[in-house]
Amino acid sequence: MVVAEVPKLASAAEYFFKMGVEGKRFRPTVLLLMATALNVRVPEPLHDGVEDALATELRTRQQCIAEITEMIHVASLLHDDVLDDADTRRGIGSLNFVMGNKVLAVLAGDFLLSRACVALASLKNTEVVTLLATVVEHLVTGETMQMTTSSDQRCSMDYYMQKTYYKTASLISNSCKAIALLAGQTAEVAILAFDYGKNLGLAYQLIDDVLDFTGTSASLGKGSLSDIRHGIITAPILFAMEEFPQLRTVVEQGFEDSSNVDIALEYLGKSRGIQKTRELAVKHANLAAAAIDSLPENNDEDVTKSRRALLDLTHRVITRNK
Ligand code: GRG
Repeated sequence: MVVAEVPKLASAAEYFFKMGVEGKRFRPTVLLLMATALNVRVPEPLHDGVEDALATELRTRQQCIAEITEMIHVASLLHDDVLDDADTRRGIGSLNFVMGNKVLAVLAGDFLLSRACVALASLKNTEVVTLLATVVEHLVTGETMQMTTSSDQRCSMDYYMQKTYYKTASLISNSCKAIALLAGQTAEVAILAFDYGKNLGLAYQLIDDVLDFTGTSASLGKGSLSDIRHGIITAPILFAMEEFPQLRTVVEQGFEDSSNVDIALEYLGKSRGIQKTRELAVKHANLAAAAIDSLPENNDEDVTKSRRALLDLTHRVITRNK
């Protein structure tokens, strides 16, 4: 799906799908587990060849959603690295860096997005098309919200959570819903799938924001500090600001001067900012788990295993240290 006609575009579009640099593949993993978790198996006597063929076709269509989701994700990473002028991604050079050409990196992202659109159209389900088109709108909205904040918005937890939903949680929540819709599930189940993805995505990003300060260690300042150095204010600083309102003056001055980064870290260290962010992540992880627990009962072995794996992921997102 990502192979292009023109060699330069082909190598650019394939760049992050090569062995070793394909990332965690967190989103497709969640989506394929969700597909099995929502399986409705027909009882044995009715279970003939026709049912098997239908199940296989459904699985192929759901797998297509997982592929489309990862392509949209990688396209957004390519564009993000251009906007941030990033040199590295997934432990190697970013595409804009290795190509020495930002326009080509943007075009590679556009190419992935257009191939994702073609795949989406092939599913012939307009509701699913609407969900994923909305995701792209959300990614662009979230990115724009991040780069065009007023001082009040930068210091607002509501603004931060909205932006986090758009930039990180919308993709996984709407894709989870698409998996449920393709399975012909009820509106109630589709909402539970959406709620799982939304809360897992929010928990994931809150922990990402903690790790940006702590890195793999538990101590402050050991992370890459990339957000704060780029002037991006995340939950730990927002919580610290509630305890130390004087931190707002530092935030308003900006972080071009690295001594302001040090001052902010000092306040953060004295505050419960990291702890409160972790607690908020736990709250969302628990909401994600509650959505799985509310699914209609099903004793099928594969369904049970997949639901357990989805529950396990809610623990992993909050305990991960990288
Ligand atoms: C072209 C669709 C499109 C959008 C353009 C630039 C932009 C608008 C949106 C940026 C969205 C963005 C980069 C959000 C951050 C999402 C995020 C949490 C990325 C990191 O995901 P991981 O940790 O990465 O799953 P890996 O490398 O494992 O895939």
